[in-house]
Amino acid sequence: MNTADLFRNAIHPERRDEPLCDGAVVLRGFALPNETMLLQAIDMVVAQAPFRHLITPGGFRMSVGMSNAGTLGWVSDRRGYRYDPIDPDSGKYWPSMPDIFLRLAGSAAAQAGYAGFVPDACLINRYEPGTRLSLHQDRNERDFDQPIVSVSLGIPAVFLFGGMQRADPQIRVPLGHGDVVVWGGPARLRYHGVLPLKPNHHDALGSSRINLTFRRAG
Ligand code: MD6
Ligand code: FE
Repeated sequence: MNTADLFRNAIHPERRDEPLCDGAVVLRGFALPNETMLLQAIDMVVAQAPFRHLITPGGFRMSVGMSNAGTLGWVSDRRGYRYDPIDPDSGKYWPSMPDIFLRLAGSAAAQAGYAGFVPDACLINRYEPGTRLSLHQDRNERDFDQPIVSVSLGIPAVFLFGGMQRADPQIRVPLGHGDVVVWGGPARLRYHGVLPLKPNHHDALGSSRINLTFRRAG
């Protein structure tokens, strides 16, 4: 452990780095020092681009509510999954990436060993009790050398983390308010998902969980 980590762990004992596999790590509590600014920034974005339930290419309504910030936003409809600079609901550009988002994503990536990460897309997912995200790979991005930074806020969820094949065994990773997962390198294309959320309460976010996933999409 380096000196910076020693100080960080001494000042924030709730913050720990927990490797998941080669290329992926959970940074427990990493987002907690920025909690208030993050929640304010999320409110600003969703005031301009409200959460909506996208339709999968197969015609199903996703149970996760979604919005985006940045020059590209992840969208799904009957034509497929893609990144688009325009919010299809408003016909306008997605809200720009709040500064606190950029700084948090960059510092989490650096902490995980991916220096120089500058995301151009932040997908904002809102989960309510019963909401789930089925097993998938993130493969709509141009450059798989770029990691993904995922920030969990609000009520806890169980993250399913599998292998390179859909049928590979999965581990279950509980994620709570302020936890950040960074994955890239050899872990970048692993299958993953989120189990249906159990009813719960969080003081800042009530009955919901919000997940921010930062990517270099373009
Ligand atoms: C979620 N996250 O935690 C959904 N994808 O709500 C993802 O799908 C995800 O957390 C790629 C990398 C990290 C993630
Ligand atoms: Fe994903």
